Order: sequence, then structure tokens, then C-alpha cells
Amino acid sequence: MREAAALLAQARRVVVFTGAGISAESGVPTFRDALTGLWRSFDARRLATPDAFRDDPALVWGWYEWRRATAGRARPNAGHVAVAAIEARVPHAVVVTQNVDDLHERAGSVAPIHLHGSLSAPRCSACARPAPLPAEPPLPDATSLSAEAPPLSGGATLRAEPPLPSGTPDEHGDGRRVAPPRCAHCAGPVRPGVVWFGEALPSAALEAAVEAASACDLLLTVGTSGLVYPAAEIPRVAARFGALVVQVNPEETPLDAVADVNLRGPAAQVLPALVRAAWGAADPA
Ligand code: BV8
Ligand code: ZN
Repeated sequence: MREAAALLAQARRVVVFTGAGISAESGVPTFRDALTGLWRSFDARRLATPDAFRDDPALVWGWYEWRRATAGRARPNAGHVAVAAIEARVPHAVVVTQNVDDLHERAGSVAPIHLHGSLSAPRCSACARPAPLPAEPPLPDATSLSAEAPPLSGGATLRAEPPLPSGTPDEHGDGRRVAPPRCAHCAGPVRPGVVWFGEALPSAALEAAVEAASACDLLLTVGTSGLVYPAAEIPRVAARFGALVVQVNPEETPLDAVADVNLRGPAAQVLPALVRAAWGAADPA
């Protein structure tokens, strides 16, 4: 910790590269966590594909609406807050995330680079025009009223928690199939604004991330298994251009070999401690 804190305290240009692990302590399941409810028999990497959406759009759209509700109900944790504090302290800091939730932004991070898109930027799967986020809880389509889902009476029975912030889908519990909205221009099915496996990353985001990694003097990689490409290249680009790499992860990953310092532990504990060790008491926690 002391070594990493010294590196952070003297860094001028920092990249913070994050994965699902930084949102785990906010209650957002990681990609490794087995899927639950309606999707329990599916592999996330198979669901997050254009083929899955083509074959069963309501299953995939329902999954993303469930994830959007889960992220909507989640709160940024001390790890997200510490990242924003690092940005505020270091002259040049860039957050590059693989996450599609908006917890970095809600913690105060300025324009994090989303390599894999976002849950709140749906677009038409045919003409690619941006589409509005569904405001009202979508009515379950006919198929979801199968044996799986209990008969609904005006939806009242399902609501346990207090009303959600407007625009957050009313998806919880086991989730359900939800027919994707139709595009206002071409009536094509609207899809989530995320990058699916087999799809190219947004070129501007990838270029900006590679640019930041090649120019930084310290890269912090937090809560990622480093298995999905080309994102997993980012810490290696930084190392290749001479930056030092610090990894925060409770478990070993292929990035252990790239990292100069490995901090084993959960992000919401390790990152505030790192900020405290680097700059003393004025940490955000
Ligand atoms: C493409 C959005 C081509 C959707 C996502 C090279 C080698 C091998 C394979 C490939 C290759 N190049 C391309 C491929 C194929 C593929 C790929 O990488 N496959 C892997 C599985 C082998 N890549 C692609 O398909 C990419 N596209 O290549 O297109 C192309 C090019 C040009 C033109 C046309 C086509 C697109 C990949 C992006 C897919 N979309 N997300 C959605 O979210 O639904 S990826 C998604 O999975 C996430 O965004 C993230 O990137 C990844 C999950 O990884 P992590 O975030 O690291 O999470 P994970 O659950 O795995 O691990 C959590 C970690 O946190 C663990 O290490 C754990 O220990 C730790 N942790 C847990 N708790 C905590 C913690 N850490 C800290 N604190 C805690 N509390
Ligand atoms: Zn359209």
C-alpha cells in the first residue's frame, strides 16, 4: 500500500481503468456472478450478443431493463467516490471503464470513457437512431405471461420497495421478458446502447483510451478480470509506454504479470485507503 501510495502521490497523469468489480459492493452483479431469475440458465457472454437479441429480443431487452433497474437502485460506493477524488487531485486523470452503469458519473467522475457503452443510451437496431429511454414500466409482453411469470393484476403485487426515481424501469425480482420498444422512425426494435460480443467498440472511445494509456505515468486497474479484449489491452499499452501499473482486485488475474504493485482487496476498502495514504486525511470517505 505504501509503495502504491507513493506512486499515486507523485503521479501527474493517471488512468483509472475499471471493471465490474468496482460496482460489486454497490450490489451490481459482476459478469462472473451467475445470472439469476429468468436468465439463470444463460451465460452472460451468450446473452450479450446480437444473435441472442435477434433470436429472443424480449429476453435480452428484459435482461437489460432488469440491469438498468438494478443499477438505478444502486448507489456509488466508496471505491467510485475515491476514483472521483483521485481525478480531483491529480493534474491529468482519465477514467476508462468497461462498465455500462453510471455509478462513476453519480460519484462525481468527469466524463469517464465507456468502452462498452451504457445502459442509458438505447438506439434503433435497424437505423441506429438514438431512442428515448422507456419512461413508464413496460407492460410485460404476451409471452412473459407464461407459466414462468405469476398472473399480474395491474402490476400492484410486484412493487415492494419505495417508488424508484423517474425513468428507472420497474424491473426487479426474477425479471421477465419485455418486448423492446419500436423505433419512432423505422419501427425497428430498439436495442440497448452497449457493445455486444463480436461488435466493434466505439472508435472514438477506444482511441481516447489508448491515447490516455500511452500518455499516463500511472495506471490503476480496478475490479477487472482482464479477459475481454480489446479493453484488456489498455493496462498493457500503459506498461508498454513506460507507465507504472497498480492493480486492485481481491483475486489473481492475468494482469498480475503486468502490474508493478498488486493490492489484494475489495475496491471500496482499498481505494479510500490508497487515497488516504497518498494524500493524508483529506480523503473523500
Ligand atoms: C470484438 C457490454 C471484433 C455488454 C461487454 C482476443 C483474444 C480473445 C478473444 C477476443 C480477442 N479479441 C476479441 C475477442 C472476442 C471478445 C472477447 O474478448 N472474448 C473474451 C470473452 C475471450 N471481444 C469482443 O467480442 C469485443 N468485440 O472483438 O469485435 C470486431 C472488430 C471490428 C469490427 C467488428 C468486430 C467486444 C467485447 C465487449 C463485450 N461487451 N459489456 C454488457 O455489459 O452486457 S464485456 C463485459 O464483460 C464487461 O463490459 C467487461 O468488459 C467484461 C466483464 O469483465 P470484468 O468487468 O472484468 O468483470 P468480471 O465479472 O469478468 O470480473 C470481475 C472482477 O472483479 C474479478 O476479477 C473479481 O475478482 C473482481 N472483483 C470482484 N469483487 C470485487 C472485485 N474487484 C474489486 N473489488 C471488489 N469488491
Ligand atoms: Zn430505426
